[in-house]
Amino acid sequence: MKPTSLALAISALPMAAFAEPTLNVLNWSEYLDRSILPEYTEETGTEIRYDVYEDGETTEVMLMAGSSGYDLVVISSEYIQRLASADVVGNFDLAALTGLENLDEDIMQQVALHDPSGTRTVPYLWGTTGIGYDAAKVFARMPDAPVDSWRIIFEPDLVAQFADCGVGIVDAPEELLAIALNYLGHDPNSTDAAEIDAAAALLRGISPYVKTFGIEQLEDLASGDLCLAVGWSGDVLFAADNASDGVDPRYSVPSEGAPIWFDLFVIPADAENIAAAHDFVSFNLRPEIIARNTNFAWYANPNSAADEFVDQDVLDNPAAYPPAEARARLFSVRSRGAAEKHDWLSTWRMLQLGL
Ligand code: N2P
Repeated sequence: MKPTSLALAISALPMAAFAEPTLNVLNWSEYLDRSILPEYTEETGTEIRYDVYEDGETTEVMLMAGSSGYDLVVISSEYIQRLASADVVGNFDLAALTGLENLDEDIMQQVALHDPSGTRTVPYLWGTTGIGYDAAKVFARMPDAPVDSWRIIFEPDLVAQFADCGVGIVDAPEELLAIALNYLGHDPNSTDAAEIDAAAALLRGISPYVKTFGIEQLEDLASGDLCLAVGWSGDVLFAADNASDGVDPRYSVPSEGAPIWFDLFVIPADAENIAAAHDFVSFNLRPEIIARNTNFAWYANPNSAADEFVDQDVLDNPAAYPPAEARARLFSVRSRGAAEKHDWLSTWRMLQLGL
């Protein structure tokens, strides 16, 4: 065949015969530097459909149903054990991944609490859940506001003083239960019915002063529509970085202790492009790539080799990379059993509706 007719023959074939299959990825919103996506495609030829979500509950329900349409999903540690028990997430072939040796041992030990198999998940980024506040408004109302204590959220007399400038609580039901239990002096993972009732009563007691048990806080803290929030570390820092004039969002890890969580890659049971899912995880295990995601999202990564690529203002920020003294106060929130989670979720939905 002459060269010209070969070229003709090739161009007559449908494109799909040459293109790699698409990789379908789902991640939390504002959680990845999107400029890495075209770089990945250029390097591998694999196109990525990249979707984001803002509500972990919906993602859990979708994964549980078993036909997600995704090859790779990032989900938080408190969901993992339920998903693994239901077998709706698969196992990674660890031998097919490169860069696992970069992962921090201490973080991996904590991840093992959620994924004892060590094969259902690969960690992506991590953070804490604490208090976000607009220093300008909060200290104007209360110069000695205890912004480093959960009292500012859970003591009705205190939180009431911020109701007019907007109090928001992140839509993270299992984390809020753990925070309330811990505040009451109980094990944050307690399954004792009376203790859980007391935690519900604590949240119900402050709900008249809470504008939202919702997910809009990232924008609302930045715009000044909220002045006090229970929120995720990086989201508050992201809000601080994008704040309107006169709005001064800050973050604290309360002295009574706070959740530490890990967001984890999982392969849904219905994944089709499993090879590319592994390959994209390896791409994100590269120190310079995961550092770009950290720099974008303001969340720490578990990759010890990445520190030299993380921006100094992120690495030195105690809200993103808490110092040892703050880390000692952090606790893990474990998955609750399906029935228990179901019960707590109905309490939570009532709170969200103001009932
Ligand atoms: C993304 C925040 C995700 C953190 N904006 C949930 N653990």
